[in-house]
Amino acid sequence: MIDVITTTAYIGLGSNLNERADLIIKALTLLDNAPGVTVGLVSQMIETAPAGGPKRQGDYLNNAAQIHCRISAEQLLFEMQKVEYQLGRVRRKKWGPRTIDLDLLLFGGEIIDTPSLKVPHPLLHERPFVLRPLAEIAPEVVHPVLKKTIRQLLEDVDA
Ligand code: A4P
Ligand code: MG
Repeated sequence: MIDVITTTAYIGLGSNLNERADLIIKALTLLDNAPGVTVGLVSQMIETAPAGGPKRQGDYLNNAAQIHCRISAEQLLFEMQKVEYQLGRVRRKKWGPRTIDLDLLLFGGEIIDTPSLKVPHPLLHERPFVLRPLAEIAPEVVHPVLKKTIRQLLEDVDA
């Protein structure tokens, strides 16, 4: 028997340039083709006003996806960054417009705090555009630091 450890991770996707829905679907397809990665549940896409960053950038489409992972969190981040570059992401302004942005939100119950990777994503619990799609596919998943479910965190920001 082959014993492979699978971790359930969640990612957030966002795009506010070019063909936004197309880019999100392409990103998920590319990620699904990455070694050790299988895309599971995918939330609906929601249109959201840009939070932070330069004025007059366009609205975002955001969604969230469940990822079944046979690789580490660092390796998953690397695969996500490869997908961003394949889809033409050029890093310019912080929080500026982007063709596609992939954020690692949760990686099982792991807590990671290194210069290149922070999990859970540090702004996850503050951002309705992240929590709303995530609550659609992972309402009962518990934030390992705040010890609240995603549904509770969404209720907190909506209050
Ligand atoms: N990094 C550390 N932890 C993580 C993680 N959990 N997931 C590091 C992904 N990356 C992580 O990210 C900078 C560095 O963060 C990476 O090199 C990685 O090693 P980046 O994607 O290059 O930079 P960024 O996205 O411009 O900045 P940042 O701080 O990641 O911004 P966010 O949090 O991604 O926010 N408004 C709406 N409505 N919808 C959006 O999707 N997105 C942003 C960007 C702002 N406003 C938005 C939206
Ligand atoms: Mg980012």
